Amino acid sequence: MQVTRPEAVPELPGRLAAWLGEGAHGTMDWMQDRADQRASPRTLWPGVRSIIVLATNYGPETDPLDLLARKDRGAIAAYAQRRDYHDVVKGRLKELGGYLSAKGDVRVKVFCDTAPVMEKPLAAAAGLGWQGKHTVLLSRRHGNWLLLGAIYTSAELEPDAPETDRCGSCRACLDVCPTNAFPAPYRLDARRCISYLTIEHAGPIAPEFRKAIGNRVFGCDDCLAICPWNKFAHAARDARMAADPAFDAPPLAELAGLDDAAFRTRFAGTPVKRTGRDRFLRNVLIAVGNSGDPALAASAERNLGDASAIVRGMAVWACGALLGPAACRPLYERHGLGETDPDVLAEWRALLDPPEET
Ligand code: B12
Ligand code: SF4
Ligand code: SF4
Repeated sequence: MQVTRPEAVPELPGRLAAWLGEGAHGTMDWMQDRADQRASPRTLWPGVRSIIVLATNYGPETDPLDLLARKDRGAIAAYAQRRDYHDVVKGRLKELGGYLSAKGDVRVKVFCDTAPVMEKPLAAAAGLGWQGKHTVLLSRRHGNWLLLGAIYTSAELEPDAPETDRCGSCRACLDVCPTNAFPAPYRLDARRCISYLTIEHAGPIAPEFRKAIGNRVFGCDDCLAICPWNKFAHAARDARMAADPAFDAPPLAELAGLDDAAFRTRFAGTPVKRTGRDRFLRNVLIAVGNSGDPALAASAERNLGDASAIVRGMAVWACGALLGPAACRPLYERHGLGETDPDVLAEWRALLDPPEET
């Protein structure tokens, strides 16, 4: 926990405007809404004098990159393999805020992803770490595994010194990215990021990203996990941030069979519930298609008649990837002839009538 001042990062409005201007936020319109308040703590709350930024360690027990080789399993990002951090971090912030406001005429506002606040640059200004070339805040003590939250307060608190950038000539995070989501160091195009595609993006996922998604069914940790500063990281010690072993490499066959009720039960209280069942199944079916395991074709086939079009569409793609077009023709006759959704029809067409090579 460290302190900064609201005006500590004068570059923020320009940098956020440039990012939004490029359209790098994709369909996250909420990033654009109240952009002036996001870029300027004083615009959000004119009463703010100091900002306390809190970082919570969620260091995983194992290297998330190891999961990627287990093609019949789903890879869930480390932060999502545990209780929703919004609840945990907010609880810690409220405790601290209560302590501050009990001290007299001090007003506080507590934020963890709930308001337009740019947590990473504020955390860097408060000296909790620095924004790496992958744009995430990392530290010498915890590596890349930190979740952030902020308290805006009317109290005049002594600010901490900012941390300096320690990336040097390293570019491991930029090179490991499976979808080339970094147009330049320190700049992320969210539209290409697997975290955005699997969590925030609502519709079908464009074909160009499907292979690269591999078995990542919720989020992506590659650019964080590859970072050499993780050698100083340690597993989360706070019991509230303990990983649930059931979320470590769940079998794809099991995930592909989740209906709405089973999805809700399984992921209640965790960040995974954010996508809802249909979007999650879409991701799982992409992983099924990438598994190279014909035994999983039955899991894809079972979803060809699903009520959700994004699920049916990705089931078509997964069947095609595992069985090939010839074996899928009878499946089309069984499931595709009555199809009316244009996106699902496009998947059938791409599978059965691929454009001629020139
Ligand atoms: C939108 C969002 C996303 C989007 C966009 C990510 C992004 N990089 O912007 C998507 C969905 C892709 C995403 C993914 C993830 N997210 Co997210 N996300 C956010 C959110 C809500 C806002 C981030 C934001 O303001 N982006 C706007 C851009 C413009 O800001 P920026 O990234 O700071 O960009 C800076 C640089 O571009 C820099 N810059 C530009 N040019 C230059 C040049 C130089 C030389 C320098 C030094 C800097 C620089 O200036 C910009 C402003 O500071 C925050 C929560 C919050 N309220 O802050 C969580 C947050 C950033 N996410 C978080 C996490 C954990 C993740 C994932 C790891 C989840 C996962 N495993 O799948 C991935 C990481 C992907 C990645 N490499 O960023 C954590 C990160 C914690 C940390 N240690 O930093 C946060 C802070 C949530 C939290 N409360 O803890 N996320
Ligand atoms: S989270 Fe994954 S897809 Fe997104 S920028 Fe990092 S490595 Fe690339
Ligand atoms: S991998 Fe290298 S460039 Fe990327 S954040 Fe870590 S130290 Fe910086």
